Amino acid sequence: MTTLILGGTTEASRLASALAEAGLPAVLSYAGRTESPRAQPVPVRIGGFGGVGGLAAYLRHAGIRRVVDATHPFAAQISRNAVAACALAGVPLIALERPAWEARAGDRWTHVPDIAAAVAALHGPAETVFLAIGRQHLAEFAGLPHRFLLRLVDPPQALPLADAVVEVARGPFDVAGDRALMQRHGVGRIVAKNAGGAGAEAKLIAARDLGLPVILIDRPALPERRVVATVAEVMGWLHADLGV
Ligand code: 3Y8
Ligand code: NAP
Repeated sequence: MTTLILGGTTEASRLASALAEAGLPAVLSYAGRTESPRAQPVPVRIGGFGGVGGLAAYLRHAGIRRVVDATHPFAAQISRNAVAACALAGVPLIALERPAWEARAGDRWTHVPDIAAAVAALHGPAETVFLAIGRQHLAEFAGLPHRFLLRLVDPPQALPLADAVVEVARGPFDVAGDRALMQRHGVGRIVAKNAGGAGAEAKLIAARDLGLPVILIDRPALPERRVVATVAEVMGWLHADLGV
């Protein structure tokens, strides 16, 4: 009867709480990207599964009856693996995915398809850029003349950028805090992933308030699967499927 939640997002944490409150057995899985991931009200496992085969074997050995992919929209590899592994193991899968952010009046957004296009969009006179994309893709920005404000979950060892200042914070973030952060550092432009959800939207609202341009990176394409946008819809699916 156990549900596996592929986690690492605000929504995954909310789903874990809902399952704990409903008394439905669940395990939440982290990749192990951060030093001390948020504690959860359900058992947690940390680390990769070992590709599609490793995940399919885990589903069988751990007696997983349902999988909810509640990972971040940019965590494309685990989402692809989940579709393949659930098909192999015959375990139903649903994705909990927050809708992409959409521009409103006052937003100065430029949409780009990927990280490389975001780098290309930054060519121009040196300025302070809030590079709010985390740690994994920083090297691609190394050739640019800008001063980068970085927000990372854990203190970095070494950074591939010549002129960078680091803000260590895990989020979720708030508008007043993000507005003050960007004003303190004289930010001229923001680079962000179209993560959706409430946990990181604050910087976009602060950018709108400050009239700052944003380079917004589109989500990677993901394979066909059943997708819902709320915890309530996942709970409805689980209750219907588990006959509880
Ligand atoms: C390890 C789990 C919660 C979840 C918090 C959400 C909100 C903050 C938006 C900015 C953007 C960024 C980054 C971000 C967001 C929430 C949510 C979300 C963006 C944690 C977490 C893990 C990770 C991994 C980490 C990545 C990095 C990305 C920072 C926990 C806090 C920039 C993505 O150092 C590293 O290697 C960090 C790697 C993947 C992207 C990157 O490429 O560097 N998230 N983030 C998960 C695991 O091990 O499985 O530590 O508790 C989860 C959250 N990240 O419980 O409140 O969207 O739900 N995380 C992006 O969207 O651009 C921050 O600063 O404004
Ligand atoms: P990814 O590129 O899609 O996955 C790379 C590999 O990491 C996967 O093949 C898998 O290894 C392992 N993995 C990823 N998520 C996992 C999970 N929840 N549980 C167990 N193993 C996992 O993933 P990513 O973009 O590095 O993201 C890693 C984690 O950070 C995810 O939990 C995601 O939700 C969270 N996160 C990511 C972002 C982002 O911007 N990418 C933002 C916020 C949170 P194996 O092949 O060995 O199984």
